[in-house]
Amino acid sequence: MPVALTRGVSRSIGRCELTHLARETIDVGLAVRQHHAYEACLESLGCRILPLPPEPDLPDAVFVEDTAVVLDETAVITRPGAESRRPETGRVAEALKSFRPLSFISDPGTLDGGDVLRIGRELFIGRSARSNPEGIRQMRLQLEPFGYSIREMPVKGCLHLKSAVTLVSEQTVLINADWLDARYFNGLEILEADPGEPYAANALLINGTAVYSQAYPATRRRLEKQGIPLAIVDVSELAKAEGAVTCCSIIFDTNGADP
Ligand code: CIR
Repeated sequence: MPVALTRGVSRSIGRCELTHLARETIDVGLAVRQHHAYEACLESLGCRILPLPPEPDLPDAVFVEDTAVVLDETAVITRPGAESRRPETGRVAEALKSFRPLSFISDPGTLDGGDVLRIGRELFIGRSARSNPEGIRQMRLQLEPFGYSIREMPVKGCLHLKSAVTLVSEQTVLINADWLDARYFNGLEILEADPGEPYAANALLINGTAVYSQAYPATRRRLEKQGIPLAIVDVSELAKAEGAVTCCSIIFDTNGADP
């Protein structure tokens, strides 16, 4: 059974890091309710939720995806590109060490999990404002021995690789081709987000269903036309913090371990 590691919304989320969006007031109560509904959605798709308590003084801690990349063989604890986010990794490492041997990205490397998209044994890693060439070099060193091939690509105009591309079925990627060259994904089916919805390329695929934000109706129609099963969630408050559906969980198989 897959586990979804999550962490509650911090009451200080209003002081989150922002790169591309102007700061707007976040309704923390609503953000908490939306986050609970997101967890319930993941549960309905077959995940067991492993919730970490909120970190009141770490505004972005709800976005656990950036703190670790969990593969069958190891969990890589990242070194987030934003300095304010580096203290987020400790509790996540603590939680993951019962499931996987840990590896670490170390100084001067930086890497955010939001920049890593796994498709089978291929890891597509975005070189972004958060993930630097040294961080990606360390990923290569640690993961190529397990048989992963690493494909590095520049990310422009958005925060993370997974703001620009995610998987919506085993063989289909949803992409904003203004932010990322679709040719990196030759060989897969490519579905473009509606040009009027630049943030619409983020979906979270679980057991054949894509968890998807209700904020992008035009792209949603494209997904439905392709016959992609969807589970729609409202993450409006988390989106004000530049968060999307992949960011709020780390999903992995327990491989039989059940601590
Ligand atoms: C940040 O700037 O780090 C947060 N406010 C948003 C992080 C979103 N994470 C993700 O897309 N993986």
